[in-house]
Amino acid sequence: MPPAPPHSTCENQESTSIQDRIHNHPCYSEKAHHHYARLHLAVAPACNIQCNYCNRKYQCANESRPGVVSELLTPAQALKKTLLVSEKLPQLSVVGIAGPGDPLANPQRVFSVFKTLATQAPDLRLCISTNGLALPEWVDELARYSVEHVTVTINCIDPEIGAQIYPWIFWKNRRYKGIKAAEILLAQQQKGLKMLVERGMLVKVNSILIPGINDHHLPEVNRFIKQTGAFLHNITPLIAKAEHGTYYGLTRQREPSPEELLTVRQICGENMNVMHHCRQCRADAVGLLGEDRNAEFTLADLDNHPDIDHQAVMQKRMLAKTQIQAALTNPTANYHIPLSSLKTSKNSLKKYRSLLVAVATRGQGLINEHFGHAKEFLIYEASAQEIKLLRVHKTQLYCTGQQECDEAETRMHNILQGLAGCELLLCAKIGYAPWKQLEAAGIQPNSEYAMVPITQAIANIYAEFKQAGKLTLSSQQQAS
Ligand code: CLF
Ligand code: SF4
Repeated sequence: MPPAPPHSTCENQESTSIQDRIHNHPCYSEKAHHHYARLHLAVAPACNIQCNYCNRKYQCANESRPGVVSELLTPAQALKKTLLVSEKLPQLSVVGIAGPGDPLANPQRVFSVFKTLATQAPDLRLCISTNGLALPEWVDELARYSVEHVTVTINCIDPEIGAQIYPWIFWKNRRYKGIKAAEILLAQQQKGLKMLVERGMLVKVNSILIPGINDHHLPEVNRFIKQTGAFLHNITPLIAKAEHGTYYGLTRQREPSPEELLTVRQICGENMNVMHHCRQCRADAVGLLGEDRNAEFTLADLDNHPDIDHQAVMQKRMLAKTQIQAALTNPTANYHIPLSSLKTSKNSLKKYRSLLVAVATRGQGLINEHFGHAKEFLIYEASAQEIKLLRVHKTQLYCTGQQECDEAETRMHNILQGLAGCELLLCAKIGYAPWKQLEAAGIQPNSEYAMVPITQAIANIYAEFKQAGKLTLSSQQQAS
């Protein structure tokens, strides 16, 4: 057996039983997210609170953020969609309900879906994401349907801060505002978290980083959730665009910079598992985390499609799972195993600097995306000790296939901003014009590793750079 890869924080430290529960969940396992798909069923329209970063009225097929959907589903349509998606994407491993409102504010619809899936697609993992207000009431019902992965959004543990994030809640047939609302919500979230942990469920806590509101407070939230037994902390940046019509968007609340996000994730990551590969999905997202194929599965498609045999698609999913697992454990593929050259002493960390590398991929853990077609870049940090995914930079396509030179310039500007600090960009292919622009900005494009596993390519490059003396720190730098 090859050594455990130093690639993903979660995977390295977990026991076998936890591994079994996360190995094919694309959010709980960074490794899995290259291979396994998720499906969000948008069956939950209502919400029981208001967050200052949310406006569910705004809908746009190109918009990717929580709370947004194109079409709401009935529970019956949700089942049909699951079967149809399985037929086309047998690597589907998780079905989640994440909105567009709060799932537990729509319990009849949500549990009706879980009940059906538990019998018609028992191999699929069930997942839910909630604001936590109604959570204590429904924990046992979640356990009944073996919903083992639950996300609770906890942005603060201090009601004074909560009052700046949540203007109101609706609880036990009454509307509460201000501090009182925050006190109730936070108490419910904390109670729900504790109950989930007591029942052995794997809890992910989502926290939105809101500069000036909870940025300095999140390490405290992190200590609290770790102490309570949460499995994973997912800190994501606030999205606050005026055109979305949210309170924060309209009041021009600042979004955090990539550096601010990294800093908070780094601080919290010293204490517990922190997620780095979240894509802030829409509530109707379909596919690998980096892609959204919802447009291929519209209500019209569902209506026009003949009935699907749930046993047959389950067989397809099982086969896909076996194939993915076989590929992942094939030592010659080296999907997630950096070369042994990285396994150096702690002293090497002082001698050699790290390297930031941007990667264009469309899944399978490979460098397999054309630069012009990339909708996102994964930013990895390679050091003498490990290769880790730091963040994901989402972008507009550089190439739309049309003559829109002005727009291409703007898009390249945005890409360069998002890749700041990277020294290399690995992709399957790249045109002459963007190559020159990247080079001029100090980012070396490289398509020599097309179809090579990401970590293997980065490990090779790191070893080459190291051997060429490009990463050696001066004695002054080593001393500081
Ligand atoms: Fe969906 Fe969320 Fe389950 Fe994943 S998403 S309900 S845990 S299956 Fe994942 Fe999307 Fe980030 Fe959520 S990348 S927004 S963390
Ligand atoms: Fe929007 Fe979710 Fe907040 Fe409800 S809990 S207001 S759906 S972000």
